[in-house]
Amino acid sequence: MSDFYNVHSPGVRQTVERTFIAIKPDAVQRGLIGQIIQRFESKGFKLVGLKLMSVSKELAEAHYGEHKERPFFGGLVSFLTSSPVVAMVWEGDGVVASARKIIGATNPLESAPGTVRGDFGVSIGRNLIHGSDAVETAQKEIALWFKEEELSAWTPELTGWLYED
Ligand code: DAT
Ligand code: MG
Repeated sequence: MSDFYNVHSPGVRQTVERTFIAIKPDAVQRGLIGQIIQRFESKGFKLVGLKLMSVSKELAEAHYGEHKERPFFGGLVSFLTSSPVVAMVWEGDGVVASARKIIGATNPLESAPGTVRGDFGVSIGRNLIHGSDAVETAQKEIALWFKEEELSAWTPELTGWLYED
């Protein structure tokens, strides 16, 4: 039983590991929203938050705050604010690390085929998608991008076909 399996009612599975995923402006402009969402959905993760939004400079700078001293920071912020993004929260056991595998390495030229970046990208500055890098980062990013009331706790009917208990 994982640390994230927290039973409040017998027989009701309540996983609480969540990650923040953003489909970046390049992927939205290239018409890849559906294909990207499908990868998380068919894997078996649960969508609990979803919105198409324009990103303010303040939000982009806060989101990428860890990179503010890097030479590419200005370009990264302009890119993220250049056109709408799809912000999402996905939930499931191990979703943070698994989503990073679905996404692939930061540089699409080094991402494995079968990953989002490996299949659709050629440039590190246009790498299509963001995913939180750790559970703690995910919690901070979810709080930065979403209000609590924008997230839906729900139990898919097929949960018993995805998890053993
Ligand atoms: P990741 O998005 O895989 O978590 P990261 O956190 O190291 O990667 O960097 C955030 C984003 O910044 C990344 O998705 C693309 C951009 N970036 C990273 N390194 C870069 C570089 N050397 N040149 C240009 N952009 C870069
Ligand atoms: Mg990162």
